[in-house]
Amino acid sequence: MTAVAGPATPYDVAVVGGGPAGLAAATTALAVGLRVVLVERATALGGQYWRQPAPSSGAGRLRFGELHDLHHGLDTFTRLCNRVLEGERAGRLRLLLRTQVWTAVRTEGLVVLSTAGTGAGASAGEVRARRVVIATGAHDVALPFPGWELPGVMTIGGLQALLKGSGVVAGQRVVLGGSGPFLLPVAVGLARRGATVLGVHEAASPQRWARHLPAVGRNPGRLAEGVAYAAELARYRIRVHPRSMIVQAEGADEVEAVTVQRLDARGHLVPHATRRISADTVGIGWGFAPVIDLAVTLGCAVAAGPDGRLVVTTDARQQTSVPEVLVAGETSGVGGAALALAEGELAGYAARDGLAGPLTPTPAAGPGSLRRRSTVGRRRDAQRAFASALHAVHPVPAAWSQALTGPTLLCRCEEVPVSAVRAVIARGVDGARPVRQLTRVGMGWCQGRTCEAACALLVAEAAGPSAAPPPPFERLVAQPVSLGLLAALDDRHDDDPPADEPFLDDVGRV
Ligand SMILES: Cc1cc2nc3c(=O)[nH]c(=O)nc-3n(C[C@H](O)[C@@H](O)[C@H](O)COP(=O)(O)OP(=O)(O)OC[C@H]3O[C@@H](n4cnc5c(N)ncnc54)[C@H](O)[C@@H]3O)c2cc1C
Repeated sequence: MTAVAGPATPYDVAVVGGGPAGLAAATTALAVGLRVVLVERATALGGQYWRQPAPSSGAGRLRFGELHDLHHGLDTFTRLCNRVLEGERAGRLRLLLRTQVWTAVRTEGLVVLSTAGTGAGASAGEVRARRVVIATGAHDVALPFPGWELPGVMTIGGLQALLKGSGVVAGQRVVLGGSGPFLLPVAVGLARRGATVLGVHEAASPQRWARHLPAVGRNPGRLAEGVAYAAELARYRIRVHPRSMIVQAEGADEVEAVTVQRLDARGHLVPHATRRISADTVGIGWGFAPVIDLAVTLGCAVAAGPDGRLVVTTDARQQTSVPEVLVAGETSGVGGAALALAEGELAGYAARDGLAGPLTPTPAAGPGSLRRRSTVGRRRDAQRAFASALHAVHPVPAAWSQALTGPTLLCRCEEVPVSAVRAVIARGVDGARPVRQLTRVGMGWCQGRTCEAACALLVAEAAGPSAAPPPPFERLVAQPVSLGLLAALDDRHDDDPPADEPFLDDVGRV
Protein backbone atom coordinates (compact mmCIF):
# COMPACT_ATOMS: atom_id res chain seq x y z
CA MET A 1 0.00 0.00 0.00
CA THR A 2 1.22 3.49 -0.81
CA ALA A 3 0.90 6.54 1.40
CA VAL A 4 -0.66 9.43 -0.42
CA ALA A 5 -0.67 13.05 0.62
CA GLY A 6 -2.74 15.49 -1.40
CA PRO A 7 -0.73 17.55 -3.87
CA ALA A 8 0.35 21.02 -2.80
CA THR A 9 -2.51 22.44 -4.88
CA PRO A 10 -5.79 20.74 -4.05
CA TYR A 11 -7.66 19.02 -6.86
CA ASP A 12 -10.54 20.96 -8.37
CA VAL A 13 -12.84 18.04 -7.89
CA ALA A 14 -12.65 14.66 -6.19
CA VAL A 15 -15.09 12.03 -7.41
CA VAL A 16 -15.83 9.15 -5.05
CA GLY A 17 -17.07 6.07 -6.89
CA GLY A 18 -16.18 4.69 -10.31
CA GLY A 19 -19.63 3.43 -11.34
CA PRO A 20 -21.72 5.00 -14.12
CA ALA A 21 -22.37 8.19 -12.10
CA GLY A 22 -18.79 8.69 -10.95
CA LEU A 23 -17.35 7.95 -14.39
CA ALA A 24 -19.71 10.44 -16.01
CA ALA A 25 -18.92 13.07 -13.37
CA ALA A 26 -15.15 12.62 -13.62
CA THR A 27 -15.00 12.66 -17.41
CA THR A 28 -17.35 15.65 -17.63
CA ALA A 29 -15.30 17.59 -15.08
CA LEU A 30 -12.21 16.79 -17.17
CA ALA A 31 -13.94 17.93 -20.34
CA VAL A 32 -14.76 21.33 -18.84
CA GLY A 33 -11.17 21.85 -17.75
CA LEU A 34 -11.04 20.75 -14.12
CA ARG A 35 -8.27 18.76 -12.42
CA VAL A 36 -9.81 15.58 -11.12
CA VAL A 37 -9.07 12.74 -8.74
CA LEU A 38 -11.28 9.65 -9.06
CA VAL A 39 -11.33 7.31 -6.06
CA GLU A 40 -12.76 3.79 -6.36
CA ARG A 41 -12.50 1.08 -3.76
CA ALA A 42 -12.77 -1.80 -6.24
CA THR A 43 -9.93 -3.20 -8.32
CA ALA A 44 -11.50 -1.91 -11.53
CA LEU A 45 -13.83 0.83 -12.73
CA GLY A 46 -17.43 0.04 -13.60
CA GLY A 47 -19.42 0.04 -10.35
CA GLN A 48 -22.25 -2.44 -10.00
CA TYR A 49 -23.67 -2.06 -13.49
CA TRP A 50 -20.39 -2.60 -15.33
CA ARG A 51 -18.75 -4.71 -12.63
CA GLN A 52 -15.53 -6.27 -13.90
CA PRO A 53 -13.63 -9.30 -12.66
CA ALA A 54 -10.72 -8.52 -10.35
CA PRO A 55 -7.44 -8.83 -12.30
CA SER A 56 -6.24 -11.65 -10.01
CA SER A 57 -9.52 -13.60 -9.85
CA GLY A 58 -10.21 -16.78 -11.75
CA ALA A 59 -12.75 -14.91 -13.85
CA GLY A 60 -10.15 -12.23 -14.54
CA ARG A 61 -8.16 -14.87 -16.36
CA LEU A 62 -11.16 -15.57 -18.57
CA ARG A 63 -11.24 -13.62 -21.76
CA PHE A 64 -13.32 -10.50 -21.06
CA GLY A 65 -15.55 -11.44 -24.00
CA GLU A 66 -16.85 -14.40 -22.05
CA LEU A 67 -18.66 -12.05 -19.68
CA HIS A 68 -19.92 -9.66 -22.35
CA ASP A 69 -23.40 -11.14 -22.50
CA LEU A 70 -23.98 -10.17 -18.85
CA HIS A 71 -23.51 -6.47 -19.60
CA HIS A 72 -25.35 -3.71 -21.42
CA GLY A 73 -23.88 -0.54 -22.90
CA LEU A 74 -20.26 -1.65 -22.88
CA ASP A 75 -19.47 0.83 -25.67
CA THR A 76 -20.40 3.68 -23.30
CA PHE A 77 -18.26 2.11 -20.57
CA THR A 78 -15.28 1.77 -22.92
CA ARG A 79 -15.65 5.37 -24.06
CA LEU A 80 -15.72 6.65 -20.46
CA CYS A 81 -12.71 4.51 -19.47
CA ASN A 82 -10.75 5.79 -22.47
CA ARG A 83 -11.42 9.35 -21.38
CA VAL A 84 -10.20 8.54 -17.88
CA LEU A 85 -6.99 7.07 -19.33
CA GLU A 86 -6.49 10.09 -21.61
CA GLY A 87 -6.95 12.35 -18.58
CA GLU A 88 -4.36 10.31 -16.66
CA ARG A 89 -1.89 10.50 -19.52
CA ALA A 90 -2.37 14.26 -19.77
CA GLY A 91 -1.70 14.57 -16.01
CA ARG A 92 -5.12 16.11 -15.39
CA LEU A 93 -6.79 13.14 -13.73
CA ARG A 94 -5.53 10.87 -11.01
CA LEU A 95 -7.15 7.45 -10.67
CA LEU A 96 -6.95 5.77 -7.27
CA LEU A 97 -8.23 2.20 -7.50
CA ARG A 98 -8.46 -0.22 -4.52
CA THR A 99 -8.84 2.91 -2.41
CA GLN A 100 -11.81 3.64 -0.23
CA VAL A 101 -12.81 6.92 1.29
CA TRP A 102 -13.61 6.03 4.87
CA THR A 103 -14.44 9.49 6.16
CA ALA A 104 -14.43 13.13 5.06
CA VAL A 105 -14.35 16.61 6.60
CA ARG A 106 -14.73 20.16 5.32
CA THR A 107 -12.07 22.66 6.23
CA GLU A 108 -11.21 26.11 4.88
CA GLY A 109 -13.41 25.73 1.82
CA LEU A 110 -11.93 22.35 0.94
CA VAL A 111 -13.14 18.80 1.35
CA VAL A 112 -10.56 16.44 2.84
CA LEU A 113 -11.15 12.77 2.11
CA SER A 114 -9.46 10.16 4.29
CA THR A 115 -8.52 7.17 2.18
CA ALA A 116 -7.43 3.64 2.93
CA GLY A 117 -6.90 0.62 0.78
CA THR A 118 -5.46 -2.81 0.51
CA GLY A 119 -3.40 -4.63 -2.08
CA ALA A 120 -1.05 -3.47 -4.79
CA GLY A 121 -1.73 0.05 -6.03
CA ALA A 122 -3.92 1.00 -3.06
CA SER A 123 -3.45 4.42 -1.53
CA ALA A 124 -3.92 5.67 2.00
CA GLY A 125 -3.85 9.13 3.44
CA GLU A 126 -5.72 12.28 2.52
CA VAL A 127 -7.05 13.71 -0.70
CA ARG A 128 -7.94 17.41 -0.74
CA ALA A 129 -10.24 18.98 -3.27
CA ARG A 130 -12.27 22.14 -3.75
CA ARG A 131 -15.38 20.17 -4.70
CA VAL A 132 -16.42 16.57 -4.19
CA VAL A 133 -18.91 14.51 -6.18
CA ILE A 134 -20.17 11.63 -4.07
CA ALA A 135 -21.27 8.79 -6.35
CA THR A 136 -21.11 5.86 -3.97
CA GLY A 137 -24.15 4.00 -5.33
CA ALA A 138 -26.48 1.82 -3.30
CA HIS A 139 -26.57 -1.51 -1.58
CA ASP A 140 -29.34 -4.00 -2.02
CA VAL A 141 -32.00 -4.46 0.60
CA ALA A 142 -32.76 -7.84 2.12
CA LEU A 143 -35.67 -7.99 4.54
CA PRO A 144 -35.63 -10.80 7.10
CA PHE A 145 -37.81 -13.89 7.13
CA PRO A 146 -37.50 -17.13 9.09
CA GLY A 147 -34.42 -18.99 7.89
CA TRP A 148 -32.85 -16.04 6.06
CA GLU A 149 -29.55 -16.53 7.86
CA LEU A 150 -29.01 -20.01 6.37
CA PRO A 151 -26.07 -20.40 3.97
CA GLY A 152 -27.51 -20.34 0.47
CA VAL A 153 -29.77 -17.35 1.12
CA MET A 154 -28.27 -14.33 -0.61
CA THR A 155 -29.26 -10.94 -1.93
CA ILE A 156 -29.92 -10.83 -5.65
CA GLY A 157 -27.23 -8.13 -5.91
CA GLY A 158 -24.82 -10.61 -4.33
CA LEU A 159 -25.80 -13.30 -6.85
CA GLN A 160 -25.27 -10.83 -9.68
CA ALA A 161 -21.97 -9.56 -8.28
CA LEU A 162 -20.64 -13.14 -8.08
CA LEU A 163 -21.70 -13.74 -11.64
CA LYS A 164 -20.31 -10.53 -13.13
CA GLY A 165 -17.31 -10.18 -10.85
CA SER A 166 -16.12 -13.77 -10.68
CA GLY A 167 -18.08 -15.73 -13.27
CA VAL A 168 -19.47 -17.82 -10.38
CA VAL A 169 -22.99 -19.30 -10.41
CA ALA A 170 -23.95 -19.44 -6.74
CA GLY A 171 -26.26 -22.47 -6.97
CA GLN A 172 -28.02 -24.90 -9.25
CA ARG A 173 -31.66 -24.81 -8.12
CA VAL A 174 -32.50 -21.21 -7.45
CA VAL A 175 -35.62 -19.41 -6.23
CA LEU A 176 -35.73 -15.61 -6.40
CA GLY A 177 -38.09 -13.32 -4.52
CA GLY A 178 -38.74 -9.72 -3.53
CA SER A 179 -39.86 -6.91 -5.77
CA GLY A 180 -38.60 -4.88 -8.70
CA PRO A 181 -37.29 -5.35 -12.23
CA PHE A 182 -33.76 -6.23 -11.03
CA LEU A 183 -35.07 -9.74 -10.32
CA LEU A 184 -35.27 -10.31 -14.09
CA PRO A 185 -31.64 -9.80 -15.22
CA VAL A 186 -30.49 -11.87 -12.27
CA ALA A 187 -32.83 -14.74 -13.23
CA VAL A 188 -31.75 -14.56 -16.86
CA GLY A 189 -28.02 -14.28 -16.05
CA LEU A 190 -28.15 -17.35 -13.79
CA ALA A 191 -30.09 -19.34 -16.36
CA ARG A 192 -27.63 -18.40 -19.12
CA ARG A 193 -24.84 -19.82 -16.99
CA GLY A 194 -26.64 -23.12 -16.44
CA ALA A 195 -28.61 -22.69 -13.19
CA THR A 196 -32.22 -23.82 -13.02
CA VAL A 197 -34.31 -20.88 -11.88
CA LEU A 198 -37.37 -22.48 -10.29
CA GLY A 199 -39.37 -19.28 -10.09
CA VAL A 200 -39.31 -15.53 -9.58
CA HIS A 201 -41.68 -14.49 -6.78
CA GLU A 202 -42.55 -10.86 -7.39
CA ALA A 203 -44.60 -9.30 -4.60
CA ALA A 204 -46.14 -6.62 -6.83
CA SER A 205 -48.68 -7.00 -9.57
CA PRO A 206 -47.58 -5.87 -13.07
CA GLN A 207 -51.10 -4.49 -13.64
CA ARG A 208 -50.08 -1.52 -11.50
CA TRP A 209 -47.95 -0.29 -14.42
CA ALA A 210 -51.23 0.66 -16.18
CA ARG A 211 -51.38 3.72 -13.91
CA HIS A 212 -47.93 4.88 -15.01
CA LEU A 213 -48.03 4.72 -18.80
CA PRO A 214 -46.78 8.32 -19.36
CA ALA A 215 -43.54 7.56 -17.47
CA VAL A 216 -43.10 4.39 -19.55
CA GLY A 217 -43.81 6.35 -22.75
CA ARG A 218 -41.00 8.81 -21.92
CA ASN A 219 -38.54 5.91 -21.60
CA PRO A 220 -39.00 3.58 -24.56
CA GLY A 221 -35.59 2.01 -23.85
CA ARG A 222 -36.87 0.68 -20.53
CA LEU A 223 -39.90 -0.84 -22.22
CA ALA A 224 -37.69 -2.55 -24.80
CA GLU A 225 -35.52 -3.93 -21.98
CA GLY A 226 -38.60 -5.37 -20.26
CA VAL A 227 -39.78 -7.03 -23.47
CA ALA A 228 -36.33 -8.54 -24.06
CA TYR A 229 -36.25 -10.01 -20.54
CA ALA A 230 -39.76 -11.43 -20.97
CA ALA A 231 -38.57 -13.25 -24.12
CA GLU A 232 -35.51 -14.64 -22.34
CA LEU A 233 -37.54 -15.77 -19.34
CA ALA A 234 -39.83 -17.65 -21.72
CA ARG A 235 -36.82 -19.19 -23.48
CA TYR A 236 -35.48 -20.59 -20.20
CA ARG A 237 -39.00 -21.50 -19.00
CA ILE A 238 -38.66 -19.28 -15.93
CA ARG A 239 -42.03 -18.41 -14.43
CA VAL A 240 -42.64 -15.08 -12.77
CA HIS A 241 -45.27 -15.37 -10.02
CA PRO A 242 -46.79 -11.96 -9.32
CA ARG A 243 -48.23 -11.24 -5.86
CA SER A 244 -46.14 -13.93 -4.27
CA MET A 245 -43.42 -13.84 -1.63
CA ILE A 246 -40.78 -16.05 -0.02
CA VAL A 247 -41.83 -16.47 3.61
CA GLN A 248 -39.49 -19.15 4.93
CA ALA A 249 -36.25 -20.99 4.18
CA GLU A 250 -35.42 -24.34 5.72
CA GLY A 251 -32.44 -26.65 5.91
CA ALA A 252 -30.14 -28.40 8.37
CA ASP A 253 -26.86 -26.63 7.59
CA GLU A 254 -27.81 -24.82 4.41
CA VAL A 255 -30.93 -24.06 2.41
CA GLU A 256 -32.82 -27.12 1.25
CA ALA A 257 -36.29 -25.67 0.65
CA VAL A 258 -38.24 -22.43 0.63
CA THR A 259 -41.90 -21.70 1.23
CA VAL A 260 -43.65 -19.12 -0.90
CA GLN A 261 -47.06 -17.57 -0.21
CA ARG A 262 -49.62 -15.63 -2.25
CA LEU A 263 -50.47 -12.02 -1.49
CA ASP A 264 -53.83 -10.33 -1.87
CA ALA A 265 -54.40 -7.03 -3.69
CA ARG A 266 -53.54 -5.04 -0.53
CA GLY A 267 -50.20 -6.84 -0.18
CA HIS A 268 -51.27 -9.06 2.74
CA LEU A 269 -50.54 -12.78 2.99
CA VAL A 270 -53.38 -15.03 1.82
CA PRO A 271 -53.81 -17.63 4.60
CA HIS A 272 -52.75 -21.18 3.66
CA ALA A 273 -51.89 -20.18 0.05
CA THR A 274 -48.38 -21.60 0.44
CA ARG A 275 -46.11 -23.82 -1.61
CA ARG A 276 -42.86 -25.52 -0.60
CA ILE A 277 -40.09 -25.69 -3.21
CA SER A 278 -36.90 -27.68 -2.85
CA ALA A 279 -33.92 -25.44 -3.72
CA ASP A 280 -30.25 -24.97 -2.85
CA THR A 281 -30.10 -21.19 -3.35
CA VAL A 282 -32.44 -18.33 -2.55
CA GLY A 283 -32.02 -14.79 -3.86
CA ILE A 284 -33.89 -11.93 -2.20
CA GLY A 285 -34.10 -8.31 -3.29
CA TRP A 286 -36.36 -5.52 -2.10
CA GLY A 287 -34.75 -2.76 -4.11
CA PHE A 288 -31.71 -0.71 -3.17
CA ALA A 289 -30.79 1.65 -0.35
CA PRO A 290 -28.64 4.65 -1.34
CA VAL A 291 -25.19 4.77 0.29
CA ILE A 292 -25.34 8.22 1.88
CA ASP A 293 -22.79 7.92 4.69
CA LEU A 294 -20.15 10.34 3.34
CA ALA A 295 -22.75 12.96 2.46
CA VAL A 296 -24.33 12.67 5.93
CA THR A 297 -20.89 12.99 7.52
CA LEU A 298 -20.29 16.17 5.50
CA GLY A 299 -23.61 17.63 6.71
CA CYS A 300 -25.71 17.31 3.54
CA ALA A 301 -29.48 17.41 3.97
CA VAL A 302 -31.34 14.13 3.38
CA ALA A 303 -35.01 13.34 2.81
CA ALA A 304 -37.22 10.39 2.00
CA GLY A 305 -37.10 9.46 -1.70
CA PRO A 306 -40.09 8.12 -3.65
CA ASP A 307 -39.55 4.65 -2.13
CA GLY A 308 -39.43 6.07 1.41
CA ARG A 309 -35.68 5.41 1.73
CA LEU A 310 -33.39 8.28 2.61
CA VAL A 311 -31.58 10.02 -0.24
CA VAL A 312 -29.32 13.07 -0.33
CA THR A 313 -31.37 16.05 -1.50
CA THR A 314 -30.11 18.07 -4.46
CA ASP A 315 -31.18 20.91 -6.68
CA ALA A 316 -31.60 20.44 -10.43
CA ARG A 317 -27.80 20.62 -10.90
CA GLN A 318 -27.04 17.84 -8.36
CA GLN A 319 -25.84 20.42 -5.84
CA THR A 320 -26.46 19.41 -2.19
CA SER A 321 -27.20 21.73 0.73
CA VAL A 322 -23.42 21.95 1.33
CA PRO A 323 -21.69 24.21 -1.24
CA GLU A 324 -18.63 21.99 -1.76
CA VAL A 325 -20.60 18.77 -2.16
CA LEU A 326 -22.46 17.37 -5.18
CA VAL A 327 -23.97 13.91 -5.42
CA ALA A 328 -24.88 11.78 -8.40
CA GLY A 329 -26.36 8.37 -9.14
CA GLU A 330 -28.05 6.19 -6.58
CA THR A 331 -26.75 8.33 -3.70
CA SER A 332 -29.41 10.87 -4.69
CA GLY A 333 -32.10 8.28 -5.46
CA VAL A 334 -32.23 4.83 -6.95
CA GLY A 335 -33.13 4.75 -10.63
CA GLY A 336 -30.68 2.71 -12.69
CA ALA A 337 -27.55 3.27 -14.72
CA ALA A 338 -29.01 5.64 -17.35
CA LEU A 339 -30.18 8.01 -14.61
CA ALA A 340 -26.79 7.70 -12.88
CA LEU A 341 -24.99 8.67 -16.11
CA ALA A 342 -27.16 11.76 -16.62
CA GLU A 343 -26.78 12.88 -13.00
CA GLY A 344 -23.02 12.33 -13.13
CA GLU A 345 -22.70 14.53 -16.18
CA LEU A 346 -24.78 17.30 -14.58
CA ALA A 347 -22.69 17.08 -11.39
CA GLY A 348 -19.49 17.45 -13.45
CA TYR A 349 -20.83 20.68 -14.96
CA ALA A 350 -22.06 21.94 -11.59
CA ALA A 351 -18.62 21.38 -10.05
CA ARG A 352 -17.27 23.76 -12.69
CA ASP A 353 -20.02 26.31 -11.90
CA GLY A 354 -19.07 26.25 -8.24
CA LEU A 355 -15.44 27.03 -9.02
CA ALA A 356 -15.68 29.45 -11.90
CA GLY A 357 -19.15 30.94 -11.88
CA PRO A 358 -21.90 29.93 -14.33
CA LEU A 359 -20.55 28.43 -17.49
CA THR A 360 -20.34 30.64 -20.56
CA PRO A 361 -22.68 28.88 -22.97
CA THR A 362 -20.30 28.44 -25.90
CA PRO A 363 -19.77 26.59 -28.15
CA ALA A 364 -23.46 25.97 -28.78
CA ALA A 365 -23.33 22.18 -28.57
CA GLY A 366 -20.05 21.54 -26.71
CA PRO A 367 -19.57 19.97 -23.28
CA GLY A 368 -21.24 22.15 -20.70
CA SER A 369 -23.11 24.30 -23.21
CA LEU A 370 -26.60 25.32 -22.18
CA ARG A 371 -28.04 23.17 -24.96
CA ARG A 372 -26.13 20.09 -23.79
CA ARG A 373 -27.06 20.67 -20.17
CA SER A 374 -30.74 21.03 -20.91
CA THR A 375 -30.71 17.87 -23.07
CA VAL A 376 -29.08 15.90 -20.24
CA GLY A 377 -31.42 17.52 -17.71
CA ARG A 378 -34.46 16.38 -19.70
CA ARG A 379 -33.02 12.86 -19.92
CA ARG A 380 -32.45 12.86 -16.16
CA ASP A 381 -36.01 14.07 -15.49
CA ALA A 382 -37.53 11.39 -17.73
CA GLN A 383 -35.47 8.69 -15.97
CA ARG A 384 -36.49 10.07 -12.57
CA ALA A 385 -40.17 9.95 -13.58
CA PHE A 386 -39.67 6.31 -14.53
CA ALA A 387 -37.89 5.62 -11.22
CA SER A 388 -40.79 7.18 -9.27
CA ALA A 389 -43.27 5.00 -11.19
CA LEU A 390 -41.12 1.96 -10.51
CA HIS A 391 -41.11 2.63 -6.77
CA ALA A 392 -44.89 3.14 -6.82
CA VAL A 393 -45.43 -0.17 -8.63
CA HIS A 394 -42.99 -2.13 -6.45
CA PRO A 395 -43.53 -1.04 -2.83
CA VAL A 396 -42.54 -3.29 0.06
CA PRO A 397 -45.86 -5.04 0.80
CA ALA A 398 -47.44 -5.16 4.25
CA ALA A 399 -46.85 -8.92 4.16
CA TRP A 400 -43.09 -8.64 4.72
CA SER A 401 -43.53 -8.21 8.48
CA GLN A 402 -46.45 -10.66 8.70
CA ALA A 403 -43.99 -13.39 7.72
CA LEU A 404 -41.70 -12.61 10.67
CA THR A 405 -41.76 -14.75 13.81
CA GLY A 406 -40.53 -13.59 17.24
CA PRO A 407 -37.25 -15.54 17.07
CA THR A 408 -36.43 -14.44 13.48
CA LEU A 409 -33.12 -12.61 13.69
CA LEU A 410 -33.47 -9.01 12.58
CA CYS A 411 -29.84 -8.07 13.25
CA ARG A 412 -27.64 -11.01 12.38
CA CYS A 413 -24.35 -9.49 13.57
CA GLU A 414 -25.61 -8.87 17.11
CA GLU A 415 -28.19 -11.71 16.97
CA VAL A 416 -31.14 -9.49 17.94
CA PRO A 417 -34.49 -11.19 17.35
CA VAL A 418 -37.57 -9.47 15.96
CA SER A 419 -39.33 -9.94 19.32
CA ALA A 420 -36.73 -7.73 21.09
CA VAL A 421 -37.16 -4.95 18.54
CA ARG A 422 -40.95 -5.16 18.69
CA ALA A 423 -40.81 -5.07 22.49
CA VAL A 424 -38.96 -1.73 22.58
CA ILE A 425 -41.21 -0.26 19.89
CA ALA A 426 -44.22 -1.32 21.98
CA ARG A 427 -42.74 0.65 24.89
CA GLY A 428 -43.20 3.81 22.80
CA VAL A 429 -39.73 4.17 21.30
CA ASP A 430 -40.29 6.04 18.07
CA GLY A 431 -37.05 6.09 16.10
CA ALA A 432 -34.57 3.63 14.64
CA ARG A 433 -31.73 5.23 16.60
CA PRO A 434 -33.21 4.61 20.10
CA VAL A 435 -34.15 1.10 18.98
CA ARG A 436 -30.49 0.66 18.10
CA GLN A 437 -29.34 1.93 21.49
CA LEU A 438 -31.76 -0.28 23.42
CA THR A 439 -31.33 -3.51 21.47
CA ARG A 440 -27.87 -3.27 19.79
CA VAL A 441 -29.51 -3.60 16.37
CA GLY A 442 -27.01 -2.35 13.79
CA MET A 443 -24.09 -2.20 16.20
CA GLY A 444 -22.17 -5.16 14.83
CA TRP A 445 -19.85 -5.78 11.92
CA CYS A 446 -22.11 -4.41 9.19
CA GLN A 447 -23.08 -1.35 11.24
CA GLY A 448 -26.71 -1.69 10.18
CA ARG A 449 -26.11 -1.99 6.44
CA THR A 450 -28.10 -5.25 6.45
CA CYS A 451 -30.72 -4.60 9.15
CA GLU A 452 -31.29 -0.84 9.02
CA ALA A 453 -33.99 -1.04 6.36
CA ALA A 454 -36.01 -3.64 8.30
CA CYS A 455 -35.60 -1.77 11.57
CA ALA A 456 -36.75 1.51 9.95
CA LEU A 457 -39.76 -0.26 8.40
CA LEU A 458 -40.85 -1.75 11.75
CA VAL A 459 -40.55 1.67 13.41
CA ALA A 460 -42.48 3.31 10.54
CA GLU A 461 -45.22 0.64 10.68
CA ALA A 462 -45.80 1.38 14.37
CA ALA A 463 -45.64 5.17 13.83
CA GLY A 464 -48.24 5.16 11.07
CA PRO A 465 -48.17 6.47 7.51
CA SER A 466 -48.03 10.21 8.32
CA ALA A 467 -44.88 10.00 10.48
CA ALA A 468 -41.59 11.43 9.19
CA PRO A 469 -38.98 8.88 8.11
CA PRO A 470 -36.54 7.98 10.89
CA PRO A 471 -33.14 9.69 10.62
CA PRO A 472 -30.36 7.52 9.20
CA PHE A 473 -27.93 5.53 11.32
CA GLU A 474 -24.90 7.85 11.23
CA ARG A 475 -21.64 6.13 10.45
CA LEU A 476 -18.65 8.41 10.84
CA VAL A 477 -16.61 5.59 9.35
CA ALA A 478 -18.27 5.25 5.95
CA GLN A 479 -16.34 2.12 5.03
CA PRO A 480 -14.97 -0.48 7.44
CA VAL A 481 -11.28 0.17 8.02
CA SER A 482 -8.89 -1.98 10.05
CA LEU A 483 -7.29 -0.76 13.28
CA GLY A 484 -3.89 -1.77 11.87
CA LEU A 485 -4.41 0.54 8.95
CA LEU A 486 -5.48 3.40 11.17
CA ALA A 487 -2.43 2.86 13.36
CA ALA A 488 -0.19 2.95 10.28
CA LEU A 489 -1.80 6.22 9.19
CA ASP A 490 -1.02 7.70 12.58
CA ASP A 491 2.70 7.25 11.92
CA ARG A 492 2.47 9.07 8.62
CA HIS A 493 2.60 12.82 8.25
CA ASP A 494 0.88 14.68 5.47
CA ASP A 495 4.11 16.29 4.33
CA ASP A 496 5.91 12.93 4.11
CA PRO A 497 7.21 12.48 0.59
CA PRO A 498 4.99 10.02 -1.28
CA ALA A 499 7.22 6.95 -1.27
CA ASP A 500 6.75 5.27 -4.64
CA GLU A 501 4.15 7.40 -6.33
CA PRO A 502 5.81 9.33 -9.17
CA PHE A 503 2.42 10.23 -10.61
CA LEU A 504 1.52 12.14 -7.49
CA ASP A 505 4.36 14.60 -8.16
CA ASP A 506 3.19 15.03 -11.72
CA VAL A 507 -0.27 15.95 -10.57
CA GLY A 508 1.10 18.20 -7.86
CA ARG A 509 2.96 20.27 -10.44
CA VAL A 510 0.01 20.80 -12.80
C1 LIG B 1 -24.90 -5.49 -5.60
C2 LIG B 1 -25.56 -4.73 -6.73
C3 LIG B 1 -25.55 -5.24 -8.02
C4 LIG B 1 -26.18 -4.54 -9.06
N1 LIG B 1 -26.17 -5.08 -10.31
C5 LIG B 1 -26.84 -4.44 -11.31
C6 LIG B 1 -26.93 -5.01 -12.61
O1 LIG B 1 -26.37 -6.07 -12.86
N2 LIG B 1 -27.67 -4.35 -13.56
C7 LIG B 1 -28.30 -3.18 -13.28
O2 LIG B 1 -28.96 -2.62 -14.16
N3 LIG B 1 -28.21 -2.61 -12.08
C8 LIG B 1 -27.52 -3.21 -11.08
N4 LIG B 1 -27.47 -2.65 -9.84
C9 LIG B 1 -28.11 -1.36 -9.65
C10 LIG B 1 -26.96 -0.37 -9.91
O3 LIG B 1 -26.43 0.03 -8.70
C11 LIG B 1 -27.12 0.72 -10.84
O4 LIG B 1 -28.28 1.12 -11.26
C12 LIG B 1 -25.90 1.55 -11.26
O5 LIG B 1 -24.72 0.81 -11.15
C13 LIG B 1 -25.83 2.79 -10.39
O6 LIG B 1 -24.70 3.52 -10.71
P1 LIG B 1 -23.96 4.41 -9.60
O7 LIG B 1 -22.77 4.99 -10.29
O8 LIG B 1 -24.92 5.31 -8.94
O9 LIG B 1 -23.49 3.38 -8.48
P2 LIG B 1 -22.53 2.12 -8.54
O10 LIG B 1 -22.51 1.49 -9.86
O11 LIG B 1 -22.91 1.30 -7.36
O12 LIG B 1 -21.09 2.74 -8.28
C14 LIG B 1 -20.69 3.19 -7.02
C15 LIG B 1 -19.20 2.96 -6.90
O13 LIG B 1 -18.72 3.60 -5.75
C16 LIG B 1 -17.75 2.79 -5.13
N5 LIG B 1 -17.71 3.20 -3.73
C17 LIG B 1 -18.74 3.17 -2.85
N6 LIG B 1 -18.35 3.69 -1.67
C18 LIG B 1 -17.05 4.05 -1.83
C19 LIG B 1 -16.09 4.67 -0.97
N7 LIG B 1 -16.42 5.03 0.28
N8 LIG B 1 -14.84 4.87 -1.43
C20 LIG B 1 -14.51 4.52 -2.72
N9 LIG B 1 -15.38 3.96 -3.58
C21 LIG B 1 -16.63 3.74 -3.14
C22 LIG B 1 -18.26 1.38 -5.35
O14 LIG B 1 -17.21 0.43 -5.27
C23 LIG B 1 -18.87 1.48 -6.75
O15 LIG B 1 -17.94 1.11 -7.74
C24 LIG B 1 -26.82 -3.31 -8.79
C25 LIG B 1 -26.80 -2.79 -7.51
C26 LIG B 1 -26.18 -3.48 -6.48
C27 LIG B 1 -26.17 -2.89 -5.10
